[in-house]
Amino acid sequence: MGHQFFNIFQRCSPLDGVNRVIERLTDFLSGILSSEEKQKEVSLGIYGPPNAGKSTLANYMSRDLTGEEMTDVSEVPHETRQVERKERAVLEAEDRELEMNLLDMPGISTNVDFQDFTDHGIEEDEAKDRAKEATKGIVEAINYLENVDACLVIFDSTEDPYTQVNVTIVGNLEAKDIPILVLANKTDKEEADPDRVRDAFPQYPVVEISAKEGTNIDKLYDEIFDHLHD
Ligand SMILES: Nc1nc2c(ncn2[C@@H]2O[C@H](COP(=O)(O)OP(=O)(O)OP(=O)(O)O)[C@@H](O)[C@H]2O)c(=O)[nH]1
Ligand SMILES: [Mg+2]
Repeated sequence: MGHQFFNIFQRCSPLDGVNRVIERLTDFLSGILSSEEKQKEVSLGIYGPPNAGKSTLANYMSRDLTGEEMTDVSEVPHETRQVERKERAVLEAEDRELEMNLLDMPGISTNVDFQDFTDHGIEEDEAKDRAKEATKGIVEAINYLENVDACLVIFDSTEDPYTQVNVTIVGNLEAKDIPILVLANKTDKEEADPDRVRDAFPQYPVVEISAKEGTNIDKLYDEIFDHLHD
């Protein structure tokens, strides 16, 4: 033992030893930091009014990034009545990587009427249950604002974007300092007018997409890197 000690000291000065310890410590700490960085997940909430295409987009991104769908899509409003999540959706670019936790939210509306469902041929009892669930879902979506790091706010660009609900959604996110990207969806439809969405929310980057056809989703990924992540 004493002999080994002696040999080490023979080869290096005491200062070398200290330097080596510092080097190892630095390696160790940067290892921890980079593994933390790798593990850092961004919880990305997909918000918007009912039927805007949130679940269609969530499925497209989830399929693209994880190989699996994550939620149900329907022309009946309030199809999503509780938060649906898909973890570890990893966005990769040449020199960047972003691990996301995708959160498909129930559509936000000021009121839920059971006739929203009976109009689509759903029996009255079932319609009343759905209306209750949808109301709970809206509350859950709003409470979830405490847990999201960034949001996509998606609008149907065939519809008027200046609604009380839309302005309230964006206003709430703004008040909470949550970074957002606005999406003008359904651009595949002839009557789509994404410029109305741009005019309604000029303070935000707007990406025109068709979640159904996957148009401009690469652009959306770039914008997520640029605006929702540093
Ligand atoms: N043409 C077209 N239809 C779309 C697009 N995105 C969604 N849709 C349709 O719009 C309807 C509603 O889509 P969802 O994805 O369920 O909408 P949502 O925002 O999740 O709706 P809720 O969960 O009810 O709030 C469905 O019939 C979709 O097929 C799109 O880009 N183009
Ligand atoms: Mg949905």
